[in-house]
Amino acid sequence: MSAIVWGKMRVVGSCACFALLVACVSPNEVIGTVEDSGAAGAGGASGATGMAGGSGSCPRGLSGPRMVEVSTLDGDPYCIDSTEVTNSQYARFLVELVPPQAVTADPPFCDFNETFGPTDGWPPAADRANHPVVYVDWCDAYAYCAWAGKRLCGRIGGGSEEWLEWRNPRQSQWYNACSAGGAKQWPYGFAFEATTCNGLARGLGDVLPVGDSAGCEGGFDGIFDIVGNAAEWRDNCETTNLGRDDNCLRTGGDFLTESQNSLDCTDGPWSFRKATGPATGFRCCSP
Ligand SMILES: [Ca+2]
Ligand SMILES: [Ca+2]
Repeated sequence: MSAIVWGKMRVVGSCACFALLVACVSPNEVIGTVEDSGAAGAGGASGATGMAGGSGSCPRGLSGPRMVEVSTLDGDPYCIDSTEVTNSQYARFLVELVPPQAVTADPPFCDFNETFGPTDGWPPAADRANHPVVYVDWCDAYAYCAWAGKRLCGRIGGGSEEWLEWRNPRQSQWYNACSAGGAKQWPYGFAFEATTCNGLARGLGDVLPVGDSAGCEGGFDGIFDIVGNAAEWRDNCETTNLGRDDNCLRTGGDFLTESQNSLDCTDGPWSFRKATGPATGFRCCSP
């Protein structure tokens, strides 16, 4: 079952209209394996962060990427997915929700969200099982993380980040993890490296399998592609009043990002909550 609708995809810095394919996925459309895994093959060592990494006491056995424990400046550690959520991991979510899709898992400001199916590129080719899932809107990401027993990365200690606090390491799970507690502008170090993570300078024009860029690790050891590859939705939206048209952060840059001040931890670009695109994915946090 599928339906064609028209919508807009907002690309940071410009706007363009796309035909959006809203697809419902049946179990026999699942591709690849549905085994959950961390960053396969991503064994590169990052520069010293000065802060502890590793899996620590993170929950095991949850769906989605392996989690990495990160410390905070003020108190208890939390956990973040080691990679962006992959196509195969997301496919499992869709299978377990249909039929019918449990859109009631979404909060009220996601009432517009008629399907969790990616709006394009779905089902993915078999050789893209380990690529980050893209063409998902904010509500899809939020629902996936809840289904996995995690949450879309938000405020340290619980809830959503405040809109203007996106680069506050004492508040933001995503920023704290990317920047090693605010110490680094780029997760791998203190100087920009144009091709270490999958940005425009890599010239690939596409996402790579998660963890494929072994040097793109940090701000804590074991976290991959938090900058570049697919940009990542965060639980940080300007309001909840507009629902589909709320502005929500999608940060870290993506394979189309070039600037050293955007392919980094500190920039705070946003898109509409409803927006999807070829370069926007997500990862989850816990608790
Ligand atoms: Ca959706
Ligand atoms: Ca990323």
